[in-house]
Amino acid sequence: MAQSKSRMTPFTTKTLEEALTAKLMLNFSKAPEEATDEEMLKACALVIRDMMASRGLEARRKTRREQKKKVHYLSLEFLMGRSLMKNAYNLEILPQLKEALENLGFKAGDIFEAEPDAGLGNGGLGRLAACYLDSLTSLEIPATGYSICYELGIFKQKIVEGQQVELPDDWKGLGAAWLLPKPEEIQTVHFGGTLREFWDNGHLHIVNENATAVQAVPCDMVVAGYGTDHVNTLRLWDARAARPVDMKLFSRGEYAKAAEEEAMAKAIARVLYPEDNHYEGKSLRLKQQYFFVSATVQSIATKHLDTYGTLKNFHEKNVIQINDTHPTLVIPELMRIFIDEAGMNWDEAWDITTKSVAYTNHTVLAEALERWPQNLMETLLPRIWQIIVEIAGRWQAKVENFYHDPVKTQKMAIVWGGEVRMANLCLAGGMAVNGVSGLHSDILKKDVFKEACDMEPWKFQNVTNGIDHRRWLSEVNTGLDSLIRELTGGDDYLTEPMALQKLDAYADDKTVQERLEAIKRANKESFAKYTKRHHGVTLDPGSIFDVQVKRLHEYKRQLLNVLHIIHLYQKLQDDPNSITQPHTFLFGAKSAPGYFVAKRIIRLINSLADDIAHNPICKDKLQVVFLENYRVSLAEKLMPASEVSQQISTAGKEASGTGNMKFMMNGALTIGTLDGANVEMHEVLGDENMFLFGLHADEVEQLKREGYVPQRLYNRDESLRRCLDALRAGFRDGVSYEDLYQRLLFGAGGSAADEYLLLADFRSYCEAEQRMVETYADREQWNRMSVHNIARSGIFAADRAIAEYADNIWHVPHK
Ligand code: 26Q
Repeated sequence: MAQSKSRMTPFTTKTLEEALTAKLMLNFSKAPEEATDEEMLKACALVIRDMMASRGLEARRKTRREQKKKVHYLSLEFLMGRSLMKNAYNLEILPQLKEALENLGFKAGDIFEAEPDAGLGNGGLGRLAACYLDSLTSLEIPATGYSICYELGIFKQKIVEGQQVELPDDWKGLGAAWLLPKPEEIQTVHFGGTLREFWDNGHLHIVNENATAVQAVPCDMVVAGYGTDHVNTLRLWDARAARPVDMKLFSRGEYAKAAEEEAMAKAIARVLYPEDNHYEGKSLRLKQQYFFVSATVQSIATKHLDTYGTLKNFHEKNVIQINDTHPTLVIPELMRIFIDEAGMNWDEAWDITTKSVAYTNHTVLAEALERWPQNLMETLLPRIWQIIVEIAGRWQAKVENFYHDPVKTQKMAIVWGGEVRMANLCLAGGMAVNGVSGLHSDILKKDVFKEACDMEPWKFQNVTNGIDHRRWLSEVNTGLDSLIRELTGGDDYLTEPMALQKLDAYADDKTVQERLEAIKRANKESFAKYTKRHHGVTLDPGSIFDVQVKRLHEYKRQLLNVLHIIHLYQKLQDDPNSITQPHTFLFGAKSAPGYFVAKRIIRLINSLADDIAHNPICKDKLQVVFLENYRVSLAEKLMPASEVSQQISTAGKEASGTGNMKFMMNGALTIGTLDGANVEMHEVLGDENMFLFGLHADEVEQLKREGYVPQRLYNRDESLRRCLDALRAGFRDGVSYEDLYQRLLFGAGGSAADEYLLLADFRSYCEAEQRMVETYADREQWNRMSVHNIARSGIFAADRAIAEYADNIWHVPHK
């Protein structure tokens, strides 16, 4: 409906069959009837890649011809998931592709399932980057994403005897079908070495001698937009040695150098760091960051020079958005190129740099703030270090001049106590700083970055996160998609997500309610079928599907969910009639491999699940399931089947959350705290359409200030005490969780007792669960609420978020 007529002619079923057959022949010398699913998957990817590549050529020509400003989105993570169905969907050839596959003797579903997830990210931050690439393209903004072509993505999780075991995620075997290497655009990145300064013609020159060189090879993934012929690129940098190890070089001492370069190159793109919301000060991580930043800036600058012949208008034609502080080194790297390579003076280089870079913050957790040791910076990146020192000195002078307050000078310092503080470098060198939800941005302005905000208030903005609603609703929940099209009179909502609001008018409509319930039921049944087949788990589609899926983190409070389940379990043992509505609690979560407490919580969930599964009293009433290896492709199956969304972080800790939005769009109701984007969900839904509980962010702060003593709650509240005692006692498998009990009541290893206030929110949480279960029994009421949730989820579309970035930060036009 909402598409222009001038679009390129898409494939028909017939031409697709021919193209696939030809690709199979060319690549595998096989006819369709001889090919395996994997070979067919590869053929599909190649056919679609060719189609997108020709559009890419057109898009690039247009951008160049019209001298459009370009957006460069830098992120250490792009959690892309699978691409085949998504690309076919955006190209509007999905029905034809399915038919072609069936005609050639394949099961389309099996082909889609054969694709590995491109798991180049940990969680929210990485998935956000992937959703944003889709919207950037669909809104016809010339944009490129940049990251590292990790050989191994986020680890595969196995649960062995209740515990997480990590296995390597070797995704590139089949996943590489989407990648187009561009050897002609290789960049060289330098590490270490020594600086030599000399004067020439009145100019001071600085050269880096004896540096270790690593080549950065672009591997491009083309991304198609929806409802447009525009395409963009995700450029993933692969690392390889700059020179071959050659024994003949030995005598000249270059053999060792070459060997060193090879080792460094091999290590850099080897693996994604699996820490989420936690800073790891490993030198390899810093190498990854600079490698990808330097290659990216060089690549942008080269293309810019190619078009304009000068870098003086760089900021007019480019904007660099950095996804958290991980790519902060773009700031000194731009300075290096402007000064050392383009011959600009400091002021001019600084003026252009600070008009080109914008920074998004994704966390307020202190342990996630990047602080790199000065020594490491100095030896690994000597020229970059020099530039940072100069930036830091000038920034400090500015701060002193504004505040005349040594406490503020210290707080805002870029280099302090032997460390480089990346967030402060971003505040100094960026033109805009934004948080990712209203509450989060307020906390940045009033607390974390208060001093910088008071000095330069114009820099601070909010852009509430959004998700790719075409993927997370239309593509994965075809039943709901059909209902929406029918009720809203077409597919407008795909390009105008606010059109979902039209559904509000049907909230009281009995037939619509029943149809929505039937769709949810069908989705639950197909999810149950999937878990039966792939996880060996039997789910009861007649029970409430109550879901908490996200990274495992203490602040996200999976343990609070567990305490409540123990509470229900104990009540059930006291009174077998206390549960009338069967209830299934589903968990999915990866833990950082070195995060001991998080791993214990995973084990606890599995111990509890096992105990409940073996207790006849729980049969057809209570079930707990830990879903192994939670990832994008599993989320795509789970979201449409979910009824309750658990968003229960300690208020003030979750910057935004984006899973919360995926659930809402699929009609699940939220049990949540007023944290992150839940606050904005509450603004559109009201108290009556979600189940809020718990302390507010300011109350959390106040309680901590006044002195929080969880033991008092333990002594006062008998049912809470029983739950906690059950942790100590352990479950059927004989494992005690005394350590978790101790952490909650007394604290451990430097962390305060119950740091995340589980005990303080326990009562209120149980009451919210109770209200939820009562509401669930009233089918009409539940379905009405569910309709409202879907209808009002439009503001959480990534299209809206990207339009805000384009209007308020990047100043680029969009569709
Ligand atoms: C940093 C240095 C060294 C090693 C690892 C890291 C690192 C890696 C990943 C630090 C943080 C992350 C990821 C953070 C993240 O995912 N934050 C989430 O971002 C989402 C998108 O904005 C928000 O919705 C979530 O609330 C926020 O937790």
